[in-house]
Amino acid sequence: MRVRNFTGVDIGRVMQDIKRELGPDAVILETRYLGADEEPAGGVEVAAAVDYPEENLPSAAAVTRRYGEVAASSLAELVDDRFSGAARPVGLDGGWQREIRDLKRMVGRLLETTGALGDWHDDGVFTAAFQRLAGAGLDDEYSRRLLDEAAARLPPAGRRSMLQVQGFLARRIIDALPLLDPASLPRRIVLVGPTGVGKTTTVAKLAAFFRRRFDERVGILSVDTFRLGAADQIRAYGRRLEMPVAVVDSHAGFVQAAAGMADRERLIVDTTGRSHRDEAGLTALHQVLPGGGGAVLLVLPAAVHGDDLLDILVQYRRFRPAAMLYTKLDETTRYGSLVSGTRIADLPLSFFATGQLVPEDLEVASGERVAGLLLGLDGRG
Ligand SMILES: Nc1nc2c(ncn2[C@@H]2O[C@H](COP(=O)(O)OP(=O)(O)OP(=O)(O)O)[C@@H](O)[C@H]2O)c(=O)[nH]1
Ligand SMILES: [Mg+2]
Repeated sequence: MRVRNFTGVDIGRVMQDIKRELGPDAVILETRYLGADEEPAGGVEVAAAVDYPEENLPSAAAVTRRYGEVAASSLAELVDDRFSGAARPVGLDGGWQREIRDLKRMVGRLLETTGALGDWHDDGVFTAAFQRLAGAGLDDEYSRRLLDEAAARLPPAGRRSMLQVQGFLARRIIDALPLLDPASLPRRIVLVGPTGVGKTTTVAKLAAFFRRRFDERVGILSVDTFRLGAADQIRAYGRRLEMPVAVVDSHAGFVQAAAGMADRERLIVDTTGRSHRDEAGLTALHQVLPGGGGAVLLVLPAAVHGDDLLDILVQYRRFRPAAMLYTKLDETTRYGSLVSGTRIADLPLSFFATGQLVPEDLEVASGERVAGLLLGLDGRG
């Protein structure tokens, strides 16, 4: 929205000027007679505007960035100044109303954000750190708790230093994150999770990892006879890794195939991907898998958030996972679920898959890595 004032001796000529300068889409916002008592003798001043295309409006993110450090009270004043009382323009048309509505929505979101901050909401360093964590997808409540702790524990000079605040946050994130040591995993490791999250690819990566890291003889078992091409996919990985692969479709078949791999020091098990909303599919999978003795890793993509994350965790509890395994870290910049998933499920982190390359794109999960991703300290955020 671009607003300009036009003056002239009479309204007719001013309107011609407006049309010529701003084009046919110009909107009249306010008309003011310059003489006393609204007599036209002194001439007329008209405020007119043209709408910018939508894409030129400032984004909510840009406004948040610009006003992120302004306290909620002054934001409220800002809104009042702009949209109430004498400053309210007359003759509103659709475009102007739309802009007001969009701006109000932006400011509403902004107020929510500043409301989510702690007592330090007027502190630039803390607000920037909060926004960094929120931008990385960490939930507001946990971010605020971390920053409250930093505010309480850091000395005054430390509180003013972004480096020190970030260092404190990194330490707290690392300390609070439960991790699973791969060396503590039992012989049989089963990967479960929703469709297409990278289970089969990660089975192959893990098979290579255990052979390389622990010099183990590894066998691969798959219970995925559901998805077209699944058996071929896992067998192809087996050939490439020169490891035996067995594909089974029943519990009895599983027990038999596992017995046939008795010489293997490690068994990695691939399963059919099932949507968390596919109750029948989940039940069927649960029946094929053996009850105890192994460790189940719940495989989730790093980008899963919110209600979906919650629903998946609830539905997959039946498999009694021992740890979380996050994939596709390379496909997002919002890593909050790495922390919120482990917190909600009360499960440690095991591995991270960071790309499509087998076996390269696999890491043992570490708190340093998570802190680096959340705080943007590893050059990826
Ligand atoms: N970018 C990226 N892609 C990945 C990663 N892990 C797996 N993929 C890709 O995700 C796609 C699905 O991988 P699969 O291993 O077949 O997934 P799945 O969970 O076994 O799928 P279903 O068996 O159909 O449930 C493939 O294109 C993989 O290359 C990862 O960490 N990053
Ligand atoms: Mg698969």
